[in-house]
Amino acid sequence: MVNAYDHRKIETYWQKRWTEERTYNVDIAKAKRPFYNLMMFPYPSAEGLHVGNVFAFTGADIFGRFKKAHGFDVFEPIGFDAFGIHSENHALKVDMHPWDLIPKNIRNFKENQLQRMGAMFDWAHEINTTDIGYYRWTQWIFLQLLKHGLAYRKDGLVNWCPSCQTVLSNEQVAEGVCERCDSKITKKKLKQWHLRITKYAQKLLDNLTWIDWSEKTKSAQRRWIGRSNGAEVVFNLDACQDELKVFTTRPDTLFGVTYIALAPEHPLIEKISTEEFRDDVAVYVEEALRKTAIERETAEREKTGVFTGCYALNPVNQQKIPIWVSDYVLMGYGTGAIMAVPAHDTRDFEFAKKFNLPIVEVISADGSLHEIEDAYTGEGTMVNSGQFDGMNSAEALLRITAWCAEQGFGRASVSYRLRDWGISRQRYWGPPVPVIHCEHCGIVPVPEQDLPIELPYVENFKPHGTGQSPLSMVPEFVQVKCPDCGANAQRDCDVMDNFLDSAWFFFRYLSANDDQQIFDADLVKKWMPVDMYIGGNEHAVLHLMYTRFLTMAFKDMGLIDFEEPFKKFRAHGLLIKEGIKMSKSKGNVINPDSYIEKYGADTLRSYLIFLGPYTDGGDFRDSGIIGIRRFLDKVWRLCTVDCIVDQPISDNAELHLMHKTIKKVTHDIEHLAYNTALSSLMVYVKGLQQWEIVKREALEILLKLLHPFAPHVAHELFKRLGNEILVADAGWPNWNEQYCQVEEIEFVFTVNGKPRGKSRQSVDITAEQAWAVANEIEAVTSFIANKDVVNKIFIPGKLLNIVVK
Ligand code: ANZ
Ligand code: ZN
Repeated sequence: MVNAYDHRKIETYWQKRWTEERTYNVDIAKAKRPFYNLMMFPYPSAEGLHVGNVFAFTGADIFGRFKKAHGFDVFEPIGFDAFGIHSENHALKVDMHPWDLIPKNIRNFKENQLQRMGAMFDWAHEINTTDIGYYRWTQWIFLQLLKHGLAYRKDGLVNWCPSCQTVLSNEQVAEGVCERCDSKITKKKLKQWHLRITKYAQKLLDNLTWIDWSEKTKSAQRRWIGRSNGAEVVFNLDACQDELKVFTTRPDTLFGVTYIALAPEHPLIEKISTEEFRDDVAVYVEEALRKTAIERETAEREKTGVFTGCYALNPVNQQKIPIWVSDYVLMGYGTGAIMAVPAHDTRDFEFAKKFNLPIVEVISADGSLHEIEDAYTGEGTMVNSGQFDGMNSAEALLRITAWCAEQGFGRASVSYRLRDWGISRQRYWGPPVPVIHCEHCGIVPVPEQDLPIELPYVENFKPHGTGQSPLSMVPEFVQVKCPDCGANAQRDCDVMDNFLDSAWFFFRYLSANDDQQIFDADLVKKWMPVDMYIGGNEHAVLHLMYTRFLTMAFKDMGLIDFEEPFKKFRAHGLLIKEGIKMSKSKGNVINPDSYIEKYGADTLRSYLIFLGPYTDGGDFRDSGIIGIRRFLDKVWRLCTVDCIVDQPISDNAELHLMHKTIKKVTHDIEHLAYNTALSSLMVYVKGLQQWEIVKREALEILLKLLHPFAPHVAHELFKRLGNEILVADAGWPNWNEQYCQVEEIEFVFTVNGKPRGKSRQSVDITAEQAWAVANEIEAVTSFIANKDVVNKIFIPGKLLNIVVK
């Protein structure tokens, strides 16, 4: 058949033509109506693009095409997030060098996959985080952060993956195991570079009130920042001069403190432990430090601890209270020390029971005193609390905080769960940290004009198990002259966390080929903040938090004049495969290539976004894709018949269908409800098939509305209808509200085939609605009362026949 829908031919033709005509390349300097349409850039794995990526990118691309049709100059760049442990581990596994493997993967991604999916990618702005022209600016950013006091080096206990032989950030540890390889995490003491994200904790939290982001992403960020209001209270030590600060969210319970507990890492432990208890304490601390954070934070775990022999004085009543060490207290939160109130805190209650410590009730639900059988954590009336007795506890909380401050032993205080971002990685595949360690001058930043510090080709890039980066084994890399004093010095041998590469990529797209500066300030002013960013919610607290932090830091450095990178962020859902999450370990990851080959990219795109609401995701089943292909076949036949006429559309039903469809598709795409937009297009096509004559106007509207989903076939058919202009450039149709009104008809009710009543109803009335209406019409109900309704026959838009016995 001459006329067949040959997706291979059409898709190849249009991809070539778009490239030649630069259809989707924007002149970003001259553009009049900029719209920056961003998506999360892929990590170029060896397996190639996953249908989950195609789903994500297609959803973003539909939005971009929609905006372009509305007259915006849409900038839709793409690139590769190619550094990092993930790539490196893969290279190790397949026994290839990352410098050979990664470029190969990128070529496959680009030529065999991304360029075939029909997206409006502007390849002129492609970036790759492993290009020296990119990572020199990652290093430059580090130097700026250092200069502005936002990068610092500190010794600390870090999460250590014994198998990857590297430090992981808290975000990279899930349930006590390495996110990459599932090995159990241990702790290690290492000197690490940290970025001071905590400086922005409050701003990161505050801005969540006004940025237009998916609610689930914002709430994940809120939890991660974890702000708690409370007080810091100072306890003097009984036997020595030292004092101890605790953080509490419950200053109202201060009179009920019966012991203090310190985190095993607390710096005062050694000093305050008495002779008698010192050895026990040391043993306990050593054991505790071997546990993972997750083990320690599990609430159900049996409480453990050890007494230090030392006492503190409760500042409110000078009572002597014992100081214990327990691993349920974490060093990284508050002050690493707690005032324990067994009567009102569950963990403290368990601990007190186990170690026979006193339990003093200070808040009573009913105002009277009780034998405490379980921690009471609610509000109530103050008891056993001196001058505060009888007061409501919520008020006492404020009063006691104020009183502590007056008396000089406390103050209101806020704690955040957010930690500074550790970025040193003892690995190979990343940008080297641009600093030099000099015996005389200490830490010396690499002078900016000496950037980039190139990542050398190291044959044996495997971790050496020493806790040091493989770069430390390369003397030519390590040995340098100190830029300050000229003495022999050493380079920092760690590389930077992959999340730093991806925390600023959207700035670089604008100046992808600029080797003079990180970005062009005028272009940034014109195009940013990004108008729409679409990506996975699994990045809610890692990547998305870091991008916000860096943007805030850039603003404070005077590089830009805004503090939030994305005007709008929407999280797409996840694709699953027959009910199970797609993942490499389950071996159920679907590669898009064979589907593109067999059915075409247009079918795959449409199918993926038809699986469910874009923001929820969907279940990939092979069987469904054929249905979508048949729909596109139908569109093809409709638009390629010989008898298409130019006659205007004047029939009311036709106008109604057309305008209603335009309105619905427009509204749905705006809200990323792509699946329902596509189903209204299916209804529209079904309607068009029933028209007596095929009218050009109705078809052109179909193609304009369909083009974001199935760009190749829409372009081809639009051209075949005789248009010079591309459908991508043909604009978006408008609807006339007047034709969208729902049409009313005379709906008929029959009982056993005999007409019994009528009612004016919308043409769209459903069977359920009709049955409900029938029950309101006396002329109908009188014939069905006291009878068994055995059947209901519904004819849409016409009648409901009720069969009774
Ligand atoms: C006394 C108290 C009495 C507390 C009471 C609670 C209930 P959030 O809400 O998560 O901020 N805490 C403080 N620092 C800690 C640390 N480093 N490790 C473990 N626990 C710590 O929790 C704050 C509460 O958790 C604080 O308030 C403190 O216990 C404990 F009836 O102080 B509270
Ligand atoms: Zn020096």
